[in-house]
Amino acid sequence: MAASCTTCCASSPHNPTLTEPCRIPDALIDALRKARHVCVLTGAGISAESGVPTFRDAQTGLWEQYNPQDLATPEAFLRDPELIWRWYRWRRDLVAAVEPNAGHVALARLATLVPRMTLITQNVDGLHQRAGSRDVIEFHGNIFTNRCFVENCIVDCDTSAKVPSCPHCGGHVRPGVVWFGESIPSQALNDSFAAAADCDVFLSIGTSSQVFPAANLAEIARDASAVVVEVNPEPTDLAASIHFAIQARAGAVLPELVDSLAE
Ligand code: BV8
Repeated sequence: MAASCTTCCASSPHNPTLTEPCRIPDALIDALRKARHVCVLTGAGISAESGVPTFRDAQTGLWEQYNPQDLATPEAFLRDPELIWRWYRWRRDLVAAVEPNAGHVALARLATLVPRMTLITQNVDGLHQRAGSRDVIEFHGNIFTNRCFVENCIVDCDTSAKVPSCPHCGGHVRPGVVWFGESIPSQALNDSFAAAADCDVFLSIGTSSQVFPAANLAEIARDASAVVVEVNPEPTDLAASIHFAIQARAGAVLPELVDSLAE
């Protein structure tokens, strides 16, 4: 969707907030062309256009009465493992039925156009991998893996029971995601912080930047003098302190950005 760009903050050239429809600023394309290392962080917003509800969206049906942040905790699982498994099965079925969108595909292509790209996702849906991205850092795990709640190891098990059991110890099995109050896997944490501190351009895409420590990554990049870009129809608190806040959908902006870079 080629169109002229509406710069809402012409008076503050250091932070041109751009709204959809939007042509990518030449300065941003120039920074990407010169970048040795591009780091990308995605959140639920990049999967929204595939039909996966974000954590901010009201959930549908049975789940409307619940706040995801109350369900995605070890306490909730210990309190009612059957309920938590019903929630995750509902989400697994929903994700399995959708496809990656143009935003996911554009990021897979971006990796072929720059010398080095680190893709970090907060999402657990695996859509980046299905779009062709490789070496994705799954900061919060993957909804399709299963982990023993007792031994804390990934298990291959029969998940037909209401609450699956670990084939080794018989304990409860849980989805292999990182819940609120749980630590990020150390490899994912270390690799992500290192990439944010090393990159020349940091793209924050489809995240409310409200969940930590993922939300620290853009600030680390900014403080390490990277060019920081946010793509989100709703500017976040980060928007005021970065180089480009593009107020638009990932599925509209990212193909435009990659096409401009490839020209
Ligand atoms: C940790 C997996 C150390 C599960 C997720 C008290 C006790 C313990 C910890 C804390 C505490 N207080 C604060 C914390 C830290 C806590 C935290 O950050 N809480 C928040 C609520 C303040 N973090 C943690 O607990 C983390 N661990 O800190 O470990 C520790 C350990 C023990 C004790 C203390 C500290 C672990 C957090 C991981 C939680 N797990 N997911 C599952 O999915 O079931 S997080 C989950 O929510 C998602 O993965 C995602 O990361 C997050 C939601 O964030 P977003 O992705 O940004 O999505 P959101 O819906 O918020 O926003 C979407 C955005 O997209 C919007 O801005 C929207 O405008 C935009 N958008 C919409 N459409 C589009 C779009 N953008 C572009 N294009 C579009 N088309």
